[in-house]
Amino acid sequence: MLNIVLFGPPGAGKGTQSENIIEKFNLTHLSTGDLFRKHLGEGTDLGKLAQKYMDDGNLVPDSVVIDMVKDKIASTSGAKGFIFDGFPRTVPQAEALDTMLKEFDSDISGMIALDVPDDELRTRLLERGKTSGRADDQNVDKINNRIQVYKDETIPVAEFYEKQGKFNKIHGVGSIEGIFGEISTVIEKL
Ligand code: B4P
Repeated sequence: MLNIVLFGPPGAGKGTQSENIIEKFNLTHLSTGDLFRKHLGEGTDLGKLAQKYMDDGNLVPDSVVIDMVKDKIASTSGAKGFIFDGFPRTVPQAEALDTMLKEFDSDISGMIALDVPDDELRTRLLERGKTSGRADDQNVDKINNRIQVYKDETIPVAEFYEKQGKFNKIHGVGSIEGIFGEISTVIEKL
C-alpha cells in the first residue's frame, strides 16, 4: 500500500492538493476535517461533540478522532492506499495510526509537509471564509488560535516522522499546479 500523510498548518493547501493526489495516484482520501463536517451536517452525536472544538479552532480530543479513523479504515475495502489529510495532528494520533496500519501489514510510506508563512495562511483562510460558511474561517482570532494550536500540538508530529526518515518538506506558496508537481515528484520516489 502507498500511504501518505499530507501535513501542514490550517490553510496550507492539504485539502486542495489531496484532490489532485487521489486522482493521479488512485488513493483513498481520508480527511478528518471532512469526516467531522459530514457528521456535523448530519447532526450526529459525534458531529455535535466535534462542533464546539472546531468552531473555536481547537483540536477534537484524540480518542474521538482515533476511533473515527479506525472505523473509516475498517469500512474501506480494496484501497490501494490512503492519503491522510489533516491526520495525524498529535503524536498520540500518529502512534495510533502506526498501530492501525500494522494490522494490515502496512505502514506510512512518507509524509509531505506543506510549508506556508502565517500571513499567507491568514489571507487564504479569511478569503475562503467569505464563501465556505465555516465558522473557523471567518474570524481572525480563531484563525490565529488554529495556527497557534498547530505550532503547539501538531509540529511534534513532523519530528515523529523525521525520526522515521519519512519527512519531506515542500514550499507551499505558488501555483497549485506547480506545488502539485513537486508533491508528485516526491510521491513517485516513495
Ligand atoms: P481541516 O478540515 O483539516 O481544516 P484546514 O486545516 O483548514 O484545511 P486545509 O488546510 O485542508 O485547507 P486548504 O489548505 O486546502 O480541519 C478543520 C478543524 O477540524 C480543525 O481545526 C480541528 O478542529 C478539526 N480536526 C480535523 N482533523 C483533526 C484531527 N486529526 N485531530 C483533531 N482535530 C481535528 O485550503 C485553504 C484555502 O487556501 C482554500 O481556499 C484554497 O483554495 C486555498 N489555497 C490552497 N492552495 C493554495 C495556493 N497554492 N495558493 C493560493 N491559495 C491556495
